[in-house]
Amino acid sequence: MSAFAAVDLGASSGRVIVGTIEGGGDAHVDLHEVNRFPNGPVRVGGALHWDVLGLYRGILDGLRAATREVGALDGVGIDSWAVDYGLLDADGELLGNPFHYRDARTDGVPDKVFATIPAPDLYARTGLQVQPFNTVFQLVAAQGTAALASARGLLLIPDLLGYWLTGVRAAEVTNASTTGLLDATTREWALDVAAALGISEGLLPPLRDAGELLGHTTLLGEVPVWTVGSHDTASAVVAVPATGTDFAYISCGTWSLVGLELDRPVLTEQSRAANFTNEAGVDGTVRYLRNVMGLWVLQESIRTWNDAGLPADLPDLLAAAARVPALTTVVDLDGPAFLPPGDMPSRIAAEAARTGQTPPQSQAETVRCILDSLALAYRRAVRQAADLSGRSVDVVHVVGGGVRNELLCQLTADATGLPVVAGPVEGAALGNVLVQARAAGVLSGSLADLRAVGARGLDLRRYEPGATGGPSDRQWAAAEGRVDGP
Ligand code: ADP
Ligand code: LRH
Repeated sequence: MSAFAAVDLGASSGRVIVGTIEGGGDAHVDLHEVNRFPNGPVRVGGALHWDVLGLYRGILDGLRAATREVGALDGVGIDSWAVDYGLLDADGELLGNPFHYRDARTDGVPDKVFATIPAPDLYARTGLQVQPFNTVFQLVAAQGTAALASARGLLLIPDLLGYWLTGVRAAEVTNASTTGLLDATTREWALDVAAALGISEGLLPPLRDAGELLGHTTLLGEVPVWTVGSHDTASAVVAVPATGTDFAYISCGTWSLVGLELDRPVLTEQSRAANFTNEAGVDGTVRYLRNVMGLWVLQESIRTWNDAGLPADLPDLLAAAARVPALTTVVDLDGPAFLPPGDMPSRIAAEAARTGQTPPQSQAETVRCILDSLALAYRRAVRQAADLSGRSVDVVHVVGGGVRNELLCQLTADATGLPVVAGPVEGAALGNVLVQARAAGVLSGSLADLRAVGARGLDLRRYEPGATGGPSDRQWAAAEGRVDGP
């Protein structure tokens, strides 16, 4: 039996999960969580940061716990949220706390960049959606700071943690594709783009594919550290238990990443206008998807209520939301107002009022509005992804923490008019383990082969559209017209 530790850092929690694999013809993976630690923004001096050393401690505790439980590990792989980075000085020391992508310093920066490189040109080259937090915008926002001036290297978060474990500096390509500095077609650094924006080429480390040996850590004996799909969404997509090719996926956690797996990028003007992104997937695939603001809005609502001393327990709120009539109020949660941390119930009420709808009054109505609005956004994104890429879709796979939200899964089936297959909850960790196991020679084959192994151990649930008498297709279509207001 082989054992691999997946370090998966989500925006709401980090976890170390051990995947044990019995090789052979009916190989399957057993996942076992050995450490989970909270994660979230830390406000320091008016800016939002990550507590990267706290995360590293959580990783080390997890790896020690893993070793106690299974003995020597056959590998470690690290994935995390995208875009954020640490800067290193000439001695390889970290320069300051990495910024959190929800920090406001990038407000207005995309337009500044587009004055140098027009948005259509940048999209044609990098295929990346415009989000204010893309690494390229963060770096332009940081110009003139002492940290950037003295930086001699940049490492994205999983690469930084991998460097601390092994001493080896590299940029794994799936996450590098979220920087806005990678050519979407060649998968090489777009050095001319960096140069045009005054970003030093010397900051960018050598690129590595997922599934290579990065180095070894000697903290727990000599353990190999493998590159995996170090962007959590890339690892989650590896774990989608699809049996055919016509599937859409929703990686449903703090964010909802909604899209398709393609073999080449879609760089058309229509695709840019719809803000679809072409992120690099494992094995040369393209993750063609849209960012939907996701369960973040629910997380922040619960935090707001708790801070105000109101009881707000997730399972109770979801049960209450299931009793609220469907599609009473729907809002566009992708607007910039919902990006920073804060009082989401008030922001939702303001958006409802702006679009001429009744603002949700109770907690249950607010939660229902969030879930209906997410399902509506999924409907739009799945249909647009299929239209823009010319692909057909016959099933939607949901992976990530949102799998536990049965109401949201049923609403997703209703809104998209497609069956939803929900699971696994720990998609990124499973994809991380599968890619390590193949790199180590325990598994072999294509992504489809890895998916078949991953699916074998899973408890999946299927939701059929209309199974619980939810709104009709006509009602979802009408609701779409309400989010933009009269
Ligand atoms: P991330 O990786 O971005 O930190 P996760 O994939 O862990 O996110 O998903 C976290 C989300 O999962 C939470 O915001 C919550 O909405 C949802 N979730 C977790 N547990 C449950 C549960 N028991 N019931 C419903 N939803 C849940
Ligand atoms: C999800 C995710 C997403 C990015 C965002 C910053 O965790 O990696 O794919 O867009 O975080």
